[in-house]
Amino acid sequence: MLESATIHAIADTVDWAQSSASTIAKFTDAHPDMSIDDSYAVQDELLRRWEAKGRRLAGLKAGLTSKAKMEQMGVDVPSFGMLMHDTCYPEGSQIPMVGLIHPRVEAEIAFVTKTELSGPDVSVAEILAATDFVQPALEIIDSRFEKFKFDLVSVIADNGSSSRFVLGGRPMRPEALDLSTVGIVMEQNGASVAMTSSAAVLGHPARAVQMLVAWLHGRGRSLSAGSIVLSGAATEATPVEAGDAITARFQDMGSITVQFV
Ligand code: OOG
Ligand code: MG
Repeated sequence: MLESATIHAIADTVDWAQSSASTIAKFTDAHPDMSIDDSYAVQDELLRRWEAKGRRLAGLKAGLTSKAKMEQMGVDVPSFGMLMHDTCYPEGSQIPMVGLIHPRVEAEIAFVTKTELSGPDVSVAEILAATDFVQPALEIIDSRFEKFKFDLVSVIADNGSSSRFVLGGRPMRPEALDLSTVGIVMEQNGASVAMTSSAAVLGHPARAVQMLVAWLHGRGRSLSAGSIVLSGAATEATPVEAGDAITARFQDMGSITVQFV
């Protein structure tokens, strides 16, 4: 493990890069021995600071849970990160480009839990039973690393590129649809840019929640009731610019539109 002073210094850098929309070099350039555990220790330190400033945790994100995303980013292990309440935008809103570096948009299925989930191997059935509703989501990721290039250790320390997220469409009870085959189409200014099925996320997006709960368990934690969980993008992320309108249509679950300004 890195020294705690180094973890704090890396948290300083992430916090500064995120709040000033500045790019930084990968942390592994300066710290070749940095581990995934170190990166999650950076996330813990970030959360401690953000909560001390009155920011609130809304939930957690799983990322790099589909082959398309793993290949796009050149990594082969999922990442977990924090979703802060003040980064949630309403559906239909205009999202300012100010404060963002080189944002990309992902269509994801969100789970909102009603009971706590814990343990090393909760089943998909237990996850669905603990789910209050599932809902279409857009995640706006914005890596703080130059040219959106990173390794797993660095991206986790950057809170999994989290920057904004949007929930919309129709919240649905999970048993009201087959979550393993939800068709998803993403459009940029009316043109289709991504088309996929929810199956692209580990065969069933609840498996991303399952991995998240197992990972939390390994850290002596659980997923608390009322958490929002983003299960990860089923397609490659789409780069956006000011003026772009993005619509994601989810089979039987409605659609979400946002505009970047
Ligand atoms: C890391 C975050 C990936 C997803 O849904 O796969 C992610 C990145 O690609 O910058 O959020
Ligand atoms: Mg994502």
